[in-house]
Amino acid sequence: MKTYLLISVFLILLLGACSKSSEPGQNEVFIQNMSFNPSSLTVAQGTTVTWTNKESVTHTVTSNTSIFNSGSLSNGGTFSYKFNTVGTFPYHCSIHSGMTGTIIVK
Ligand SMILES: [Cu+2]
Repeated sequence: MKTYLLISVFLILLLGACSKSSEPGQNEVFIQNMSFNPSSLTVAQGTTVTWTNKESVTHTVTSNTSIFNSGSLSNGGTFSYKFNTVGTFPYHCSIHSGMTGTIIVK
């Protein structure tokens, strides 16, 4: 009986840890469910933004104005870019045209 209780507590803690890591941090974008999450992110000038592909489908993070391009990102792949200029920077996935996002630098 005690063992079941311990296993239950362990599983609850494990679930808690998993749900925490499934949310992107302040300067992070997760690629999941065939979309960028968040699709619009506002950061301060000089911030490095990191994208992480959270699913098994290959994606890219490609600037609409060609200022950055991650190339193919497989599951777990990451890409970082430092935004030194104030402005609005739209990007997309070059494999899936419906996937778009924007970084706003203030
Ligand atoms: Cu894609």
